[in-house]
Amino acid sequence: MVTQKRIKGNFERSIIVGSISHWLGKKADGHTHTHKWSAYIKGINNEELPFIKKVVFHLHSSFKNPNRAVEIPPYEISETGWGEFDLGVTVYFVDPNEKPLDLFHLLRLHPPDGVKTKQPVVSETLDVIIFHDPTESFYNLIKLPEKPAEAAKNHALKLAQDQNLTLQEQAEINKLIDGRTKTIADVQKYRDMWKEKEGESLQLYQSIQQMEKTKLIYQKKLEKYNQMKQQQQQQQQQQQQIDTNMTDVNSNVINQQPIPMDLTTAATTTTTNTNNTTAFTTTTNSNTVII
Ligand code: SLL
Repeated sequence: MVTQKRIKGNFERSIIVGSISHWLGKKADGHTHTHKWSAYIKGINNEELPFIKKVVFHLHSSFKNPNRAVEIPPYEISETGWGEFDLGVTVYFVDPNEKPLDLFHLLRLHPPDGVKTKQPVVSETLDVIIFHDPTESFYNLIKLPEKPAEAAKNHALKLAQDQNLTLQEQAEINKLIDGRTKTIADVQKYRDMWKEKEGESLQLYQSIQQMEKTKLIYQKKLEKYNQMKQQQQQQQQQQQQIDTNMTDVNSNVINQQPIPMDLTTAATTTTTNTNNTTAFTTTTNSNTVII
């Protein structure tokens, strides 16, 4: 089996899952077809999505053939109905190794305030798909620049035409979709900015950690230096102690010498001079003088 080369890393592509619905009013066919709606998957900037193989829309079970597969873009379906429901959407990727993605989208027919309106109701959500270590050929499909495709640009207009809307209604829909898409694009922009800042703070955190490590090393070095200094001081003290003892021994030696009774004053002077070894010589000299 030939294993394809994989590109290491996580790669993101954003898609929009959305729906647009229009109240049919007098044009309604009974009570079960009060609204005409379309549901779709599209690129964030209306760009093509070459990494998608097919999209299956899972409608409410009250619809005939509720599972609708769309294999050619634009990935959309249009229907008429009477109620809102959670639309399931499964996105299949060109690379069969990539697990199909299951999404849910609330198919809105009414505006959030519930008031009946002739205005189309648009509902869109952004989904960020993360591909982990994709194969090289699949990576080539997901890395494509997200540039708007002319055909997809007119998507909204096409949807509106399909629904037999007036020019004014079509313009209204375009305005709505444009606004919606712009908001979603903004969300994406802020997400990217946030990610960038997150990267910066990670770098900062890492350099702080590095600095902490260096600080620890210096602290240890300082501790070692202080220990050595202390040892040196102790050695010096010990040496001084030895020297003092030596001097004491020397002066004792001197003091043990027989001192003539009449020269006691001279002997006292001698003892005062015996501070170190050099003084010892002096002492000897003094002794000589004494003797
Ligand atoms: C519920 N939210 O949970 C509703 C379900 C189903 C809407 C809404 C069928 C149209 C047709 C249709 O619009 N179903 O019969 O073709 O009860």
